[in-house]
Amino acid sequence: MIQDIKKKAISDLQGITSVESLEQWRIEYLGRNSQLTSILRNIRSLPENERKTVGSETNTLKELLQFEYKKFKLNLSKTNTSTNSIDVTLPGRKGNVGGLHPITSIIREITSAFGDMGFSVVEGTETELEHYNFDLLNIPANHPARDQWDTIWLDRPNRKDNLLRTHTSPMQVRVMENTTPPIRVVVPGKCYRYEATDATHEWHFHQIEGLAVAENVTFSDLKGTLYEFARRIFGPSRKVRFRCDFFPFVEPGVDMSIDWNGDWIEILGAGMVHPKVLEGVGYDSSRYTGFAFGMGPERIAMLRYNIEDIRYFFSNDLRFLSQF
Ligand code: FA5
Repeated sequence: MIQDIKKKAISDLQGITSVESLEQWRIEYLGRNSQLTSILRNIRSLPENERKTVGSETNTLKELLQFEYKKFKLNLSKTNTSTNSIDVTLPGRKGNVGGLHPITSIIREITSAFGDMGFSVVEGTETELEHYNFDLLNIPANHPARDQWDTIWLDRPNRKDNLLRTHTSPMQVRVMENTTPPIRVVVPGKCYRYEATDATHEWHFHQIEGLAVAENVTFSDLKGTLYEFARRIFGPSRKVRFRCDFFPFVEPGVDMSIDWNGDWIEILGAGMVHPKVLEGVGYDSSRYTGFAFGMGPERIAMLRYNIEDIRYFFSNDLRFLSQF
């Protein structure tokens, strides 16, 4: 009899297609008035020698049917079209789209402003030779200007003259070595210095070097170019300040600052390329003159977006970065 119940229950289950008929099946085979429940309820009335076998067979079947019931219910809910179908009327989920880092954007903006003034973009390497970072820029080994930049040296087998470049100025020399004037280039890239960080100093930052060399390039050309750059990036009414400054590879040298809420933030060093640097690459310094500048895009971005601390840029905090 138990085997008959089993056969019928399993065969009935196969024909079920809805949650309602599955519930009917459960009531019929596992409910309070089912045959199995009544067998178990009346087990005491059976002869003693049959009780154990009938009891165990009935319980085994009950467990099997309970298991099949759960399995079937689960499958039914998976295939049930009303719970599984795609609701095309729901609003779509927005994907996460990345954006450009603010320093990348400002570098692109600056290089494009210089592009409009006839400058092309070239790039150099972040590791540099001492000879290019210092010597060819008129900074010999015993020069005091080295102290400020004598910074992160690379430990290479058989080479003691590799360092992480401290400025983009070595690219002035590399470009001149490979080009006959006229030259007009800008060079964006990373620089590294061993220095304590504060609100306007990072130990790694970017620079954009500029170089123009030709016959009759004058200091007025330098000033005119930098004024135009400042006008394009900061607007026509932002105050700009030039002051004399010293860099061994220019003569005369200046720095340029931008007004920041009544204070000044220095954004670049510049000057006329020193005759020794021109001669060092084989140029005739009585024929060619040139100007050069090196600016810090992080400082420019601070001024542009009113950011009070340079360290925000590379702290990788999305709350900061996603504002751009
Ligand atoms: C130089 O590095 C020169 N090579 C610039 C130059 C080029 C002068 C060509 C003349 C001709 P200086 O150390 O002042 O100069 O740096 C230039 C600019 O880089 C600064 O005005 C500033 O905007 C940026 N800068 C320098 N040090 C840091 C730093 N630690 N963190 C962020 N920006 C910096």
